[in-house]
Amino acid sequence: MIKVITYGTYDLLHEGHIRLLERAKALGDYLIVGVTSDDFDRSRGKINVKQSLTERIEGIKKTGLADEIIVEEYEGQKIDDIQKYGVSIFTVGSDWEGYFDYLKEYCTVIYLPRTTGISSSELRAEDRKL
Ligand code: C2G
Repeated sequence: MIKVITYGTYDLLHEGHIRLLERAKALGDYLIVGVTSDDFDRSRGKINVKQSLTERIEGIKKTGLADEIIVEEYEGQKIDDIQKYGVSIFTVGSDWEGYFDYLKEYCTVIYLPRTTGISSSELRAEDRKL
């Protein structure tokens, strides 16, 4: 069985996230989605996330695309997860191109083209205008 893993905040889940998850799922047989904890997001400078971890997990569940959802809580967890779950493929959007090449030591790393024209930041900005 080919296990695929991908990570994200998935704030205000949108078409860009869903398209990423669909393509991640299509790379293998079993998709694990790592959702960042509120603390981990704060520690990596994402300070204006609108939805709580629970709401963001609910959003991913509703897509029906994740076979398993885990929480990403610390720097370095990706290596632990890849080993713990026997992951064959790590994938993420092309906005991260090159950044996760260090994981190639542990599994195949695939950067999928990011969907243009939509982002959580833009949706948060729209929200502020209402
Ligand atoms: N994404 C996309 N197209 C968009 C927006 C996002 O393909 N228009 C992808 C991102 O590239 C990422 C996933 O959707 O693979 C989740 O995006 P975010 O919620 O912004 O999460 P991110 O901050 O990219 O976290 O450990 C966390 C990971 O490093 C990724």
